[in-house]
Parts: sequence; structure tokens; C-alpha cells
Amino acid sequence: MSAPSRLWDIFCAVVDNYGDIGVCWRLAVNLAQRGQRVRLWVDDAAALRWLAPQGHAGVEVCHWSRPLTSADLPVEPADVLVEAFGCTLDEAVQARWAQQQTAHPGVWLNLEYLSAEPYVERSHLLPSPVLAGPAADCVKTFFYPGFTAKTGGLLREPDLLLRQQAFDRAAWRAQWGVPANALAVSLFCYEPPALPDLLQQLQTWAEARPVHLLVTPGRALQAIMNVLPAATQQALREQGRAAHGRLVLHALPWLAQTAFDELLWASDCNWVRGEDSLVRALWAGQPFVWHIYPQHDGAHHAKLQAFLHWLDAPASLRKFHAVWNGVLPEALPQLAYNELAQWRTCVQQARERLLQQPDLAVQLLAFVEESLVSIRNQTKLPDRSEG
Ligand code: TRH
Repeated sequence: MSAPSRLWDIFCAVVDNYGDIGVCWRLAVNLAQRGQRVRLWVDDAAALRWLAPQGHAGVEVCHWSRPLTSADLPVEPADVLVEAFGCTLDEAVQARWAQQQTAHPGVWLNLEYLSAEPYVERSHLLPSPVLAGPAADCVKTFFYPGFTAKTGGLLREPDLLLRQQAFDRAAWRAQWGVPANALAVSLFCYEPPALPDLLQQLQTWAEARPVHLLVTPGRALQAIMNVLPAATQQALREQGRAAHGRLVLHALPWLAQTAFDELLWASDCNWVRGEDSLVRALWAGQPFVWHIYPQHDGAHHAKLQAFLHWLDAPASLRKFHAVWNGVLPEALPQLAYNELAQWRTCVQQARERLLQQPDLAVQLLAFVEESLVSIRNQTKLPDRSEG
């Protein structure tokens, strides 16, 4: 049975990079695909121009000019308020939410960052009463994405598996000039210290079969440029493609999010980063290496270990991650090409485990419906859902 249609306000502050807006956009689309109406409030929508050039039916992008005043807020009250990644809501938004609770009570959620650490299971769905400010006495609920059954799960569109099955890998490769027999490696990373080692490793693999490195724009491309000779940099910049020893390098343009997914499906192994592309690499089911978002206090080390533990990663994959993420200041281990097969098995087993669990939007919808029915029963208000 599908969930009734509700109106969602999702607030997203872009801190840096593309994960905040990337996750919020995917969430908005996931909800719209399940019949929900979403207002996505974002303070910097620039990345949506390439990430989601077509937009999506059911998702309205609203400019979050900070601070919003009550005059900026739409008349129609939302049923669900999502504060993504602890972005603090403006006083006017909190005041409006508090005011509407008598006539139109709703569910306020704090959507947290993804982690495989044990605290996630303990903290998922914990209520948090607001103690001060215009929304004092309202209650927020922490919603934690995660990898296990006791968490909020991962974003997975209802049509993801069908899209993957219908995907024409050969046509994709032909379009991007990657030969069918080549090893295609995608690269989306920050500035990993072991990048020169990776290039060396790929040169070795290229002795056995052609290797094409598909470099995403922005920081990954800049990091590659920094370790290339000037002539190769120039060719890559001007032609979007350059030979580097036995390697073929491609400088990709910014892709729409759905096309970014296809890049990961078309590649034989994926170097990903942050939060959203990690999840997409899991769904792609190819061997991958994750560049975790670095935190100044080193908290990302424990986060990385927790993920590798959940993944049940083989020793070579753990070591590779430790070096790639600068946890071990060593040279990247020489990886025999056939070890990739072991990595692939590991990723595919993890993917199978994840497919057994309800996805994040399904879990959100179930929680919201249960909460709304209970709150609205307590207040004996009619339910105005459209579904
Ligand atoms: O850009 P990121 O490094 O984002 C990071 C992390 O999310 C981190 O946890 C967060 O704290 C920080 O931002 C603020 O990596 P991530 O999460 O993979 O987000 C990138 C998004 O960009 C993802 O949705 C995929 C998308 N993308 C495209 O759609 N097209 C592209 O061409 C590329 C390169 C990325």
C-alpha cells in the first residue's frame, strides 16, 4: 500500500563539496517517486544546474535566503520538516512550525550523516525536545541513515535495479571512447597523497590490458593535473583526453546525478569519496576505494574502520584504504590485478545484504505515517492527506 501524499520541507545548507545537496536532492527525488510533494530549501543551488538539470516532478527548489522571514514562508504548512545534517533552522521557520502544531501538527526530523559506527544504531529515532527558542517544547527526531537493519537504511530509488538491468554498458563505453576490452577506472576523490602511486599501479595493470582513467571534474581533476607533466596537463585540458605512459586519461564534464550513477556502473572499479558516491558505489557492485571526507579532529579514521568492518573487507582492501586515506603513511600496496575479483565479491555480498533491507525513503515514510497518525489521533484532528 502506498503512503498518503504529504508535503515535506527539506532544509539543506551547503557546507562545501557536493554531498549535502547531492544527498538532499536524491532524498527529495526518492520521496517524489513515492508520491510525496517536496519543497527543497537550499542556500546555494549552484550545483543543481549540473547535478539535476531537468529537475524532478514533485520537487520544488526554494531559495533559502538566510535568514528567512515569516513573509518568505509559503502559506501551505508542511507535514514533515527535515533539517538535514544539523543545519540550524532560522527563527522564523521554527516559529512557524511551533505555531502550526495546534492546527496542523507534523513531524520534525533531523537527518544525520551516514556512518557505520555503533552509535548510529543507538541514536536512530531518538527524540530530542527543543529546549529554547521559538520552537521550545517541540520535539525533533534523529534519523540516521546506515548499513544495518537497526538504522534508517540507504537511499535507493524504487527503479534502481531496473535501470541497472536496462543499462547498456557497451553503448556507454562507445560514447565515451573507452574500448570494450579496456579496464575503466573512475576517479572521484579529494587530494589523496597516494595519487602518484595509483597512477603507477594503473601503468602496471596496463601491461595486461588497456586502462582508461575517467577523472571527474573539480578537485579530482586538479589533483591529477598536479602530478602530471605540463604537456599532458595541456592535452587533457584542451582535448579532454591524454595519454600518460600506457594509460589513457579522460577529463569528464560534470554529469547529472543519474549519469554519474551510470559512470560507476560502466567502470570496472570506482574511486569514490564523501557520502553519496560511496552509497552509489555499493549499488554499482564493482570493486571500489573510498576517500572518506577528512575531519580536522581525525574522527574520520574511526568512521572508515567501522565501514570496512561492516563491509567485511579483505585485508588488501583495508590496507589500500588506510594508505589512500592517509591513515598509514606508506606507499600504496602493489595490488595484483586479480585481487580486484576478491574485492568485487566482497562488494557484491555487501550489496546483497543491503538489498534485503528497506531503503531510507521507505523507512522515513513508515516512521512519518506512524507518527502523524498518532499525533493527529491525540489531537483529534482530521487527516488532510491526499492519498
Ligand atoms: O562532494 P563530496 O565530497 O561531499 C561531501 C561528503 O558528502 C561529506 O560527507 C560532507 O560532509 C561534505 O560533502 C560536506 O562527495 P559525495 O557525498 O559523494 O557527493 C557528491 C555528489 O555529487 C553526489 O551526489 C554525486 C554527485 N556528482 C554528480 O552528480 N555528477 C558528477 O559529475 C560528480 C563528480 C558528482
